[in-house]
Amino acid sequence: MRGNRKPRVLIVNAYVCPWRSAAPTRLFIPRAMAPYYLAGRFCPERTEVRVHDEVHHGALLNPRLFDWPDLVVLTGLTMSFDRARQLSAYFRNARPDVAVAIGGPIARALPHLCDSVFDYVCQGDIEALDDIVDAALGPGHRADDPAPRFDLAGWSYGLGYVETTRNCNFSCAFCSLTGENRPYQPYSSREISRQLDAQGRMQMLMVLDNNFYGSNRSDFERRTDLLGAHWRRGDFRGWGALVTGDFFKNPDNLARVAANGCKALFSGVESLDPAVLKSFNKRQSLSSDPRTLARLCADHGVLFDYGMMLDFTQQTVAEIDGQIETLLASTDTPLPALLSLTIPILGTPYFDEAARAGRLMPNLRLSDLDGQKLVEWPKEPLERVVPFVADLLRFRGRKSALVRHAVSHVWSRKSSFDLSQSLISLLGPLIRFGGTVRVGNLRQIRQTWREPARTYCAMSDPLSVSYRPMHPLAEKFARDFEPLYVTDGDGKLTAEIRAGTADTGLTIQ
Ligand code: B12
Ligand code: SF4
Repeated sequence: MRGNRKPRVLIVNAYVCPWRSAAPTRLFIPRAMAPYYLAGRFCPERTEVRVHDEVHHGALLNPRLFDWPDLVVLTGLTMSFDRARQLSAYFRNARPDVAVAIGGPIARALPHLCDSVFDYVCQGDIEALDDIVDAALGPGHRADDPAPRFDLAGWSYGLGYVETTRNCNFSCAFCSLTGENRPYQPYSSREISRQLDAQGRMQMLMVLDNNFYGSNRSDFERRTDLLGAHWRRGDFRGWGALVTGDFFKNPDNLARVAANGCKALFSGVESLDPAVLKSFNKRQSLSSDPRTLARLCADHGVLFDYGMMLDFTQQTVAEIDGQIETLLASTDTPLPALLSLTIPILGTPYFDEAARAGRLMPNLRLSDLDGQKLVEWPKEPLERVVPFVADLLRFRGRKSALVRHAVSHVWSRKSSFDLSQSLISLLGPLIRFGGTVRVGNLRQIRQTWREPARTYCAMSDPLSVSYRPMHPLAEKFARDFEPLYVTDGDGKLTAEIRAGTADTGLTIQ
């Protein structure tokens, strides 16, 4: 089919939008960067590579793209398995000779199931793509000197991206990295500089690491000083990173990153309830009071951002409501960047425990595990919890308190922050919780309109319209549009999940 033309490669980040919108999500920071790192493994002269990120570009609904590639490389988060499978059906229906590869969290959580669906399944990091390039396209198509293809990412609000370490040195019970159990690995200074040199012009640099701090202080200092050297050279005006709670225990750490151009830090506070943190094996966050950390960071001119998880299996509505009200009443505490229900991510100790304790709801689908609906039996009756979740996740009834808080918080920090930090601090919570209008192309708008209303509870939430093929496909692809069920009607793990996850080193019963 190729003739003399260059092989065409399409890299797709499969995504299930928790808000049931097919339109692009352009305001999420950071962006998914794996597609651009993967693109860098192909020789730019001898292949034609395109990226479609379903988060940033919206749902892939353009039929003309389905018969374009010779090789499709899929990535995506664990809950996107169904979507990745649907996409593979569209590509194969359009071109029976296409090769479909998958890697990243889906392939690691469901290796056997992936083996039965995709042509190439890869559990390793981006380097592991090289063998697939050889196998699918033949020799001579790998990049000679691989570097991320940030040029394919387009304009991204002046943000650049870098990864200085992989994986994490902690083992929080709910985290997919704990399930994957791969070692924390720093990049060499040469590799980090290589990524930085591959960026176009940028204003701010976002460090993508799960934990920029890590387990080795001198290595943290090496990476901080390296970023500082690039910052002093004028490559960017500042940088931001994700750190764990232990970072803040040594005051020198904050002073060091600030002196080297750090302008924003994100830390997973996760819960204001110590008992919940202990149950998550998240002891490093026990002293992560967002108010204290925000003040500490502001003293160094650093913006503090954090994520919070709501766990209705351990907390009551009154407790969570009280915590949100306290945050809204406290001008000097920022609101969380992320408010999500605890997700029993496939392959984690938390998932295992939830399954064993019978907490998973019946007929649970993998795609339900999006953090924006109840998927575990709550401590209190559903009639009390579900309406509360529905209101809280949209800040219904709290919109004016939200605006008041955003404005007064920024005002209280005006002497610590520059204009861009103040704008991020002001707009961040309004966009996250106030709601935004997302505009896509006509197909995406139509698909969004056809989506049924969400119910915020897995037991009643209807299936997304993406499970109905958007155009007629050969009969053999019908199976690719069936949802993957995690539990059966009794709340027990399905045979498919038990078989699909076997030999991953996990302890699912
Ligand atoms: C950007 C980002 C997002 C973006 C985009 C997500 C996406 N991919 O679609 C947004 C903001 C939308 C997001 C949302 C969420 N995210 Co997020 N996110 C990230 C973040 C910060 C960076 C990802 C990234 O680009 N990394 C850099 C690239 C280069 O690395 P990578 O993606 O890890 O891929 C590496 C390997 O996996 C491998 N690889 C990946 N794909 C492939 C494919 C092939 C073929 C091969 C060979 C290799 C390969 O190569 C890469 C480099 O070695 C990571 C944390 C992190 N530091 O990685 C969390 C992370 C991916 N997110 C996570 C979570 C929990 C979530 C949320 C569930 C949070 C929530 N409670 O709401 C939601 C889920 C939303 C949804 N419906 O899917 C988890 C993983 C969850 C999972 N496995 O499903 C992570 C790891 C954070 C954490 N430590 O908990 N997230
Ligand atoms: S600290 Fe963050 S990245 Fe590390 S295991 Fe815990 S949740 Fe995952």
